[in-house]
Amino acid sequence: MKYAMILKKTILFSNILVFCTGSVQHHHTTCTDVGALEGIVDSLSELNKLAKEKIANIEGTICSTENNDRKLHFFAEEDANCKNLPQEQDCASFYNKGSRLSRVYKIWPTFLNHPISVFCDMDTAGGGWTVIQRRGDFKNNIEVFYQPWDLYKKGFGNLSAEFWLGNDAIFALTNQNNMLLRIELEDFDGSKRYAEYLEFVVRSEVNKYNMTFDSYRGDAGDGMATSNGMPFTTKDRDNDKWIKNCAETYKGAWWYNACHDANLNGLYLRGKHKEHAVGVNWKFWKGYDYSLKTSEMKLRPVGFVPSSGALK
Ligand SMILES: [Ca+2]
Repeated sequence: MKYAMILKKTILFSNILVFCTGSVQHHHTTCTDVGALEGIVDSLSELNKLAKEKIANIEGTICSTENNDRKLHFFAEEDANCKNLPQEQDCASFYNKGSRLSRVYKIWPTFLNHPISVFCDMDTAGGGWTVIQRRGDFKNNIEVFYQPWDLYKKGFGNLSAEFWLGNDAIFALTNQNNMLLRIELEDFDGSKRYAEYLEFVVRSEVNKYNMTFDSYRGDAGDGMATSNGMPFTTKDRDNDKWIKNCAETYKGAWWYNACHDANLNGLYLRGKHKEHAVGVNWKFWKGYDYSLKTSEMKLRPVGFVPSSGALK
């Protein structure tokens, strides 16, 4: 069964590798020579991960055998590393199998060699969302998101409160399916806005988590336009177009250009603030001197169709 999953993933890779050779064009890649080469490098690095995944699968099989032995011997405890491995690759998969509760689930994205825990939003705009970022009034240090590259790579925080899921996980989620990014914002008066981005893709670490999207819709204004096509920048990794480091100056981590129209990983400054553009800002709604109360970023396959069923 696990091997069938690997076979499925290998076929997916074959499809990626032919993306520019004929009339088939991989939907995440522009058919330029540079794009094609980068895509192949990405694919090769991920093939390496697939090999690791196969090992993880074999380990999983060993684990389940061990668990069966334990059950036979009436052991009550289950090894945390040997729990049933998830088949679902995102929250939409859980939704499609009937899960309707918004909570933490364990998923296994196609391009990761291990399962991860994620918060699934099964309520907003049809549900099926895998949440990749949340800011809110959780009484944390105002600098809790002013973190270095490695932490943004792995992710940090508490899935039931404030967190960044991690750039490796975001890369995996946005490359296994054609994804829609939804950003939800709220100010301290309870007003809400949203922005949605079609075909949102984040490349691998080799490509500095370069981000692209196809189009914007929503009522918050297009705060991501200047980030389209930009790599990720943190206080210790300057990949932006400014002479200084945008992350360092604006106290966040983002797909900065020179520098930003949105700073959702900025300082948690609770509304109006004096220092220019260092808060949880969204320029086209509340401007550069207002730090929002909440921000959520979530992903769902573009082709997802919400069901009207009321399963739990
Ligand atoms: Ca710079």
